Amino acid sequence: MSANTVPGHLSSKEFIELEEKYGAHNYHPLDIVIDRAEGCWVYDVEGKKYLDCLSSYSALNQGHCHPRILDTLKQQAEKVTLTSRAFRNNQLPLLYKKLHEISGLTRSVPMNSGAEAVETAVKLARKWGYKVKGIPENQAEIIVFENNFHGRTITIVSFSTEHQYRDGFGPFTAGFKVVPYNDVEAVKNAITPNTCAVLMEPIQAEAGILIPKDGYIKQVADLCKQNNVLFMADEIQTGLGRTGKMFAFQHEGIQPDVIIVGKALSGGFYPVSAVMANDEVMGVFHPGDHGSTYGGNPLGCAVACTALDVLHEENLVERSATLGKKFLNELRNINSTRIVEVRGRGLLIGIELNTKARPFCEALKEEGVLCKETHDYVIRFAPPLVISEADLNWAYERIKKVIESFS
Ligand code: IF1
Repeated sequence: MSANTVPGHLSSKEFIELEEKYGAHNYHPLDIVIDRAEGCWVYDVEGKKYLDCLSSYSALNQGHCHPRILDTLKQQAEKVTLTSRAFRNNQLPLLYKKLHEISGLTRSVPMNSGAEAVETAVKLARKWGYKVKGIPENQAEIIVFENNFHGRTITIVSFSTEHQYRDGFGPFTAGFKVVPYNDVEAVKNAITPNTCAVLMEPIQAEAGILIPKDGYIKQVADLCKQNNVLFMADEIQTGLGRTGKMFAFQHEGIQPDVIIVGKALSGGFYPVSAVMANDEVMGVFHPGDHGSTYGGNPLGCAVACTALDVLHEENLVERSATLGKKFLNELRNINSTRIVEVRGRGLLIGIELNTKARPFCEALKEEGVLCKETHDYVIRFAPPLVISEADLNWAYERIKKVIESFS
């Protein structure tokens, strides 16, 4: 036992050893063992403080352990947590209404993880394709994009273009056509009478915060409309204020046929995801077609309702836009031969380097700033949207120092 731990409590090193010994090695985390957190700050087992600039990949837009969401969680947990969908509960209808209000779409299906919600959207699009559009049985096609990230299930990795995400996991699900991102012609050429949907991330986050050129999303959405194809936006990471709008597609003023949300829908308390669509699409789901034991549970729904209230009441969407613009400009002023590009929208920001990003993330961790590399060469910054300007400056000073030290 190391000297700076309370007897009976394990040190970070000991927790890491336990994890490495008994856990599946499907992750390579930074070696910080988090014990508690509040707002933008997390504390490790030894009490060292770090500024969270990842927000659990945008699930913590409202900040860690938001007191109001915590209060809802506690209160609901004392009343009823799970009813299953065999019975109704008095929280799900309230979440349905809020999802309608933020999306303009009439109906939604509640699920738990993001991947489940994407699977739900895929099922919805196919069924709509057969029952409404009239695609011949088993012929439905969904257009997706190179370097997409939509989750880890067999069907979802079936259309991943990342070798590792598929390697060893076949046989795969058929019915997906992969086209290059940011290329309208490619989508146009891929559409056939059997195309039921286009599934897109409005910003490809995992791929390295790839922001498509202005007008691209609108053009793809228009193509979908002209060809009776559903436009489905995966807003699991970009939605709920992250990019400075409620949804990232709003930067292009479009209305998707299907919107998928997860992550920040519960402000980091509980896995809650949802798929939203209008009556014509959602109408293809009948009792027994789809479901989930925990999907729509009262605990998750109550938490999600308050998480959405917090977004509105604390003006987190506007904060993301304003602080993001400022932070992006500051980062662009860092002078380093290592930087290829600094890009972002709202508080979803990537610094692309001409060298591996991991050592920068390790060094930033030593300075007390938590962030994560994506696709080897990009450092991703996505702090909670509740971050103060002072804390953002604090992060900026350390980021500048670390990047300059590598130059
Ligand atoms: C991990 C990445 C981010 C997502 C979009 C669906 C999902 C995700 C656009 C699935 C999930 C997470 C998964 C998480 C890391 C993280 C991630 F690096 F893997 F790609 F954020 F960029 N659509 N993204 O970003 O949602 O089932 O996980 O709830 O460790 O795999 P989920």
